[in-house]
Amino acid sequence: MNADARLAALRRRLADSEAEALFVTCVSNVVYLTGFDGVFDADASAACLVTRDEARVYTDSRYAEAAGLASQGTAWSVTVSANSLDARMCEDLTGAGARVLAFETSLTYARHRVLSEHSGARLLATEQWVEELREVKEAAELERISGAAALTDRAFEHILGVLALGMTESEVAVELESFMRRNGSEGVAFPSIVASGPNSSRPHASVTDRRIERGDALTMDFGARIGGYCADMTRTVVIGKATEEFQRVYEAVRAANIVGREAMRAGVPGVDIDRAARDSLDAVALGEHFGHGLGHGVGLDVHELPVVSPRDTRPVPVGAVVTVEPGAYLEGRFGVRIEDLVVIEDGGCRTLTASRRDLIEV
Ligand SMILES: [Mn+2]
Repeated sequence: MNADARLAALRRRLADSEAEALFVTCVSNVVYLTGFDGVFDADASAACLVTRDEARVYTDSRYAEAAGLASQGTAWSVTVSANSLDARMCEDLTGAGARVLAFETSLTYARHRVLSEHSGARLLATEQWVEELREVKEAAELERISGAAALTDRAFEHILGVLALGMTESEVAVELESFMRRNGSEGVAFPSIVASGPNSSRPHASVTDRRIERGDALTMDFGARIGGYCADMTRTVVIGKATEEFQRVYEAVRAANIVGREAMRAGVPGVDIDRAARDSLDAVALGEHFGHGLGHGVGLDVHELPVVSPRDTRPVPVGAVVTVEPGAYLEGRFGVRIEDLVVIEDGGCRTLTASRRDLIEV
């Protein structure tokens, strides 16, 4: 992880703006810029002030030792503050006499108010400066994501041998998650979705205590996390025998997954990639049952750039890691989603998810 190069890239962005400093408050962005391998919890546990010649991480005593150690020999330093990190940063900034301070638009209104009252600087909103750097993965990041994807594949293989009539959705989720954690996952990338029978028609169903019945569709959306990096995959299987209607919908979603991965090429706007998969579902009258976007970037966060949806016109770059997750959801009856993780390379994409995509009847 090359924190110096990341900070240098961010400073080029800064140099093109009117601002003299950027206050990075999104914790994943702080982790990225510093290459910090420990854990800063969400919310206001760490923030980073990046100026033209300095990068200073503000954190509290809970993270002081780990951050201090990680900063040795790097281009960033640690300032531990017992009080508000934002107020402490403002004191330093006032001392340095900076006139224009850039901030990230994800900053809360309450924290923005602290900056505007105490920084003495004019505040400049920035959109996704660090997020755009994070979009293109380095080799070391790809290695971690590939490792997380491989472990997620193993968890799917494992669950196929465990699934049984009468298990509850939450028992399936616990089994998936405990397998991943026992085998090297740091927690999980996100809370798993396990949706059985009619619950599977809700793309982001919450896990319930419903027991799996014969003939149910069962959608499992889950991911491991390794070295801070996420994986994300979904498979829908059938408990018992699939109906002809289910088979038809399943094959249509599987075809859309293939079309989507074939369309996933560098330089193509997200909307066009999304449309390719959507058209293939439209052709069999299932387009109206596919409400969400085709995919999203994955990295330190499970949802990051690029976004591949009907609204996103930015082209996807080489080195981005993206999901391809077409689905069809028949309200109150069943749903199907097949989600793979891919990395964009010259001339196309390489699929990181290795799990089978044919219809599995358990
Ligand atoms: Mn996803």
